[in-house]
Parts: sequence; structure tokens; C-alpha cells
Amino acid sequence: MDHEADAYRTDLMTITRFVLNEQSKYPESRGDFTILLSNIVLGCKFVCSAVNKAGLAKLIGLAGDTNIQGEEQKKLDVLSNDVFIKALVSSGRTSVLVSEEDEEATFVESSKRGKYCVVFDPLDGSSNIDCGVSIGTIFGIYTMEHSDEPTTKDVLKPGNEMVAAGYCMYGSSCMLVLSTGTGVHGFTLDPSLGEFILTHPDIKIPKKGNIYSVNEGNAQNWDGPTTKYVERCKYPKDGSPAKSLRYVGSMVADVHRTLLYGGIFLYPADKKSPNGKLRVLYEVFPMAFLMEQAGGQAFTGKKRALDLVPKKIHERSPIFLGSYDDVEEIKALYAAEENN
Ligand code: FDP
Repeated sequence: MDHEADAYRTDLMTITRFVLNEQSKYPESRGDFTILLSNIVLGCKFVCSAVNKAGLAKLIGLAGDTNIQGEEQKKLDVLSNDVFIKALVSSGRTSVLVSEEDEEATFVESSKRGKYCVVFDPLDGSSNIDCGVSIGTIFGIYTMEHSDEPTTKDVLKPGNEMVAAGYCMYGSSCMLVLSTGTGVHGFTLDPSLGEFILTHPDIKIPKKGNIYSVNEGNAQNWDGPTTKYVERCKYPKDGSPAKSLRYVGSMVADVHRTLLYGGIFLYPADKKSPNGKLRVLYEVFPMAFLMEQAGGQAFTGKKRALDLVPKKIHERSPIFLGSYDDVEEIKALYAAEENN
């Protein structure tokens, strides 16, 4: 009998146990982060279950539709947002929440406030919802360093000040990938237990990959360095094999594959969107944080992504992230252009 495999199957490292273990390394910790995270996990489980039965429950389609009972249907992303906002407020551990779904930040009422600020996209990849392709939730967490009235300044901070970031991917399995600043760890939802179990400890991105991921339909509007880089992916000059192209069009799915297999994910600026498409606070920063923690890099075309200081909560930025060597190559192309 394979005792080692048996021990693995019976000694289940749930995400809560994992975070409690981490917390025990900090004697001053009072468990606030564990409570916050368990509310995020609850939101992810709810969304996972809603995504799985979206077709059956008629959750797909536009908000404003009415169902057979004449009740208004909530679009899946609106519903997900409601669930996350309520879970985060009721945790009693948050003060400022920024969601992709809400134009304004949410300031938690004083009786329910806590020391964390959470920026999130409750359901990213909305164009893929109705056809059942992988979508996800992305989140980043900051701490408040004061006890004054919370403002948006508490989240308009560089990504390198985040204390944790992660995403949950609703795909062929439901996976939550988390970093609290000490590496990246992946947990897979066991639907029969209703628990996220550690399945991918200490994820490291390969130093170089053979996949590039970009919306090539925008190619006619790209700048010189991006055009040159993608050209090199297809026609390498050094005799190495061409890279494969993979593009789901859901950031979580594309970044997840990049993290596990290596390679590069690009959402560059183009003539139509000079600041790119993806949002700094709840797309670029969390994914850049995870990439760096896994040994990769994240670059905006000008600087390290985590060093950006956003001025608005829904600000956008170009982003190139993935394997260390692949990002190094695009950095060199932008540097060369700057020196011309
Ligand atoms: P979506 O528009 O479907 O919500 O920021 C949202 C996002 O998806 C990302 O998840 C994804 O990487 C990107 O936009 C896809 O954009 P394109 O359709 O322009 O390629």
C-alpha cells in the first residue's frame, strides 16, 4: 500500500488551515486576515456554484431580464458583485472596497470597519460568461495605516504595497490562487467537501516559455515594440522554435495558463486605447503581484507594473507579464525605442 499517497489524501491542507499556519508565524496577528480571506473564499464558492448552474438558473443574459415568475434576473456579474460586497462588509475587517462593477468606491460604515481595503473584479472575462468559457474573480488587499475616515487615497497606492492578491478561476475545476507575499499557492475546490484544498504549493513560473497570449485582432493599432515582439514570437531570429499563440480572452484564464506553463500575456496600449484596456487596481496589480511572487515579471511598457501609482480607482494600464526572460525581451525592445 502506498502510505505516502494515503497520507496526502487524508491530511487535507484547506485554505483556512494554510492561512492559519502562516498567521502563526506572526505572534502579533489577531486572525483578521484569516477572517477576511474566509469571506473572500465564501464569495468565490458562491460565484463558482452560480457559474456552474448559470444556464439552468437562467443567470446568463442581461440584467433587467425577467424570469418566468416575473422576478427581475440579476446578471451573473451583478449578482457576484452583490455577494462579494456583502461578504466583505459583513467580515467586519474592511473599510474601503473598490469593485469593477461600481463606479464609486464603497466606504464601510464605522461600526463594521476593519483594517483592510479590498480591490476586486467579481467576475472578470464577461464576454465569456454566456458561452460557458472560463471566467474568474480577481482581488488585491491593502492595509489601512491610520484610523481616520477612509478615503480613496487608501487604495490609490502602488501595487508593491499590497499585502495579498489572488484570483479564483471558474474553469474545468475551480481554482483559487493566492499570495500573501511569501510565494504563490494554488487551491482546488473539492466540490464534495466544499473546501479549497492545497494542490499547487509554491508555484514557480518557468523562466522562459513557448506561448504568447494577446488579442492579435488589435495588431494594426499596436506600437513598434509590441509589433516587433509579436513578430519575433512567430519568426524567431535565433533559430529557436516559434511560440504558440493561446488567447482565451478572460484575463484569469490566460494569466493562469501563463503562470503554470510559462510564456507571456500581453494587453498593450494601442492607437484606440492609449492606456490599454486592463484596470490597474483589480487586474494589473493583483496579477503582477502573483507573477513576481512566482519568479516572473510584470511591465507596463515604461516601468515595473507594481510601481505604478494610480490616480483614479478605475485607471487602466498596458501590461506585459509572465516568464522572467520573455518579459525581459519586451523590456529591451521598449528601452531601445526610448533611446532612439
Ligand atoms: P472582458 O472584456 O470579457 O470582461 O478586462 C476584461 C477582459 O475581459 C479581460 O478578462 C480580458 O483579458 C480582456 O478584457 C479581453 O479583452 P479583448 O476582448 O479586447 O481581447
